[in-house]
Amino acid sequence: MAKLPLPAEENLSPGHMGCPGCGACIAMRLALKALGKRTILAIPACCWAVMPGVYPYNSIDVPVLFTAFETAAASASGIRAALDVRGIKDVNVVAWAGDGGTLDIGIQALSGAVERRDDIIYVCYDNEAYMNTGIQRSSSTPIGAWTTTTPGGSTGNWKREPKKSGVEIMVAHRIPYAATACVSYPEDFVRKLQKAASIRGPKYIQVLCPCPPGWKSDPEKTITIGRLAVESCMWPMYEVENGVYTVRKPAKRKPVSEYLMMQGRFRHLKEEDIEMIQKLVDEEWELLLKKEEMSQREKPADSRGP
Ligand SMILES: Cc1ncc(C[n+]2csc(CCOP(=O)(O)OP(=O)(O)O)c2C)c(N)n1
Ligand code: SF4
Repeated sequence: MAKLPLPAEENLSPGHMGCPGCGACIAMRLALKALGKRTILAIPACCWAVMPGVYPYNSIDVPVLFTAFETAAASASGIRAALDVRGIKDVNVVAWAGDGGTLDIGIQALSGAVERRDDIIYVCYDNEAYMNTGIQRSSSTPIGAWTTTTPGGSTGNWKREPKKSGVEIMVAHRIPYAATACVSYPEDFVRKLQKAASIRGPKYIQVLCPCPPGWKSDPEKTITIGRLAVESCMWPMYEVENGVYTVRKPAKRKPVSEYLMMQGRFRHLKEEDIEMIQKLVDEEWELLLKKEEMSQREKPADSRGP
């Protein structure tokens, strides 16, 4: 089998506490390959606060500041400021948080750090719910999903609201670099992280991480499900550099039903519900392509301002 052209360096040891098939574990392994040892992580309350293990048996081989739920970005800003005072420039400062800690409870700190142009990389590993506390809905949970707070079933009480878009919120902040990624595309994720590390100022990457217990999916199918998310455009893969969009187009688009039906969290959906989700995904996809076309046409020299 051909080897992937990925950095050989490993900074995540075996023996972490993640579930079998955890997409968030793959994301961390790839991120630490991409960014290397000169990296400091700020991790708030989330699955990744538990996964490294109990001191002194830590599976992450770079310094980590474990911090309060709402403060990942503010903590990363503080680390960057401390490094600046000491004249240390060659360290990647990374806030690493779940979707709940990013798009709900941590969004104020994130917005502040980006508005201040702090030189940090913010990675939201998106497993689409509050998994660590037992699968509660977040604003990043997709429409149609079962969670313990959107229990669905015969009441039809599944998540009714569409997923909040972290990247679009960051683009509205005129961030120099924002992107989506997915653990099923490791080279793409590594490339985006390395690009983020080469840019000064705030950078935001939201990486889709299938979660077998939360998605009620087969741990062996984590990579397949991630691929289907991208191929069905449920999870569009794109990057935005100084306001200019670049979208990865699937060679052949798959219907969202293929993606949805591989996961127990969507199994209650009726045909008309799936049709509604397909329509929504189609509309969002068209809008994204329009944004790409318009931004490529206009290409501002530098939208970051003075
Ligand atoms: C202020 C505050 N509220 C609630 C909690 C409890 N809590 C710890 S982890 C967590 C869920 C985190 O969800 P997410 O950020 O999506 O990460 P995941 O667990 O999915 O990895 C919650 C609610 C907390 N630690 N602090
Ligand atoms: S609950 Fe989900 S995100 Fe958390 S460790 Fe398990 S698989 Fe990973």
